[in-house]
Amino acid sequence: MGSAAAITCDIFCRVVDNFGDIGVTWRLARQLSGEFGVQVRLVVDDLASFQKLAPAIDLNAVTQNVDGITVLAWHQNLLLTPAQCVIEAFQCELPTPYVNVMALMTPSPVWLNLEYLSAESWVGEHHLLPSPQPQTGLNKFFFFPGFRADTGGLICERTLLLQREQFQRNHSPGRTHEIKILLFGYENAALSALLEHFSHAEHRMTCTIPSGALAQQSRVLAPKVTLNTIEFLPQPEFDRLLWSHDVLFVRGEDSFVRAQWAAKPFIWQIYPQAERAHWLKLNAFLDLYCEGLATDAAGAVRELHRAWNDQDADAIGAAWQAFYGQLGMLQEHAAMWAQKLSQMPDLATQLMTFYTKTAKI
Ligand code: TRH
Repeated sequence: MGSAAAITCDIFCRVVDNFGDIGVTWRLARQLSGEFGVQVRLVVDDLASFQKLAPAIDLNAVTQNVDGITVLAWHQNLLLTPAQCVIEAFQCELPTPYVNVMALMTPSPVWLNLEYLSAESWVGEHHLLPSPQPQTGLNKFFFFPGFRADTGGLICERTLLLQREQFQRNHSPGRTHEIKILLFGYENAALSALLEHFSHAEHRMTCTIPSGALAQQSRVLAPKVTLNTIEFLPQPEFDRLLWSHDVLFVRGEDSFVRAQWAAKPFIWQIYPQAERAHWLKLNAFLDLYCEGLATDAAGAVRELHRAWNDQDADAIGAAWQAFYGQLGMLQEHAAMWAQKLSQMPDLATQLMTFYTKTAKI
């Protein structure tokens, strides 16, 4: 794609906490730039969190170029001429002066609100609906990622699955009696019971725990289990970490999606919301994911998710045992699930298609 005709796109991201907000927007920025030739500016309010995923980030730079993307620190006096495509991540609220300029432009930029991922069925009904903005007369469109055909899909780079297959061919485990588990999660009161249970397993258990609250918690525990606490990796290396483990404990949004592309059995620790609202979201996903799974295997997936998310130390051992007993079937299912998801157009492709259609109107 020639740079003369390159579409321009601004992505705005406020880091609420942890790494999901910046994780998703950085991934999308890199894909739009690398695969679609879009000229991307990423405006972020927390460069320190960003730097964990992208070590090249300079904490003191107001403007910098990283991997072909212009990264701007989001400060009060930010003055920008809006791009043709404007992505507001997770309702982060664009600066008023910026929106005022958008309203004066002809044609108006295409303004999308990138929503959080959910498997709930109402998502399809809201995906791409316009939300008229009374102050400016502009339309803001809801863009909902999702797992169903009527949603915006999932972020998946063009060569991701090919890279995974190659990696897995070159790193085939051979005959081994070791189970490798990746534990990426929030603090969890069931962790010590889970590790204690691992220490009685018939196979050698190796757990990799990325630095953070869960790693802190694990220091005290775990006799007989090999525990490796590792430093946070740059985001492009995260997939290989997933691919080199047998069972993946993941969390939030982005690592949850990457575990699915890794085609490995996984346990999702969902980001907790007030009044247990997240359980609806978790169950909606499990309903979809467990379709076609044998009753025992589906029961094991559901119970381990329940026990881990409920931090139920009394139930976690038995829940793990039941899950572990179904590992072969769950591995096959994970591969089928990834294959099924890959039939859907990916999020960036859908976003660009919508942009092109809407920009012409
Ligand atoms: O960090 P998360 O829990 O993020 C979020 C935020 O809390 C957000 O506010 C919330 O709304 C959202 O979850 C649902 O989990 P997530 O989404 O998996 O993001 C982690 C990112 O960090 C992901 O892009 C992968 C990346 N990562 C690395 O790049 N290197 C690493 O070593 C690890 C462990 C993760």
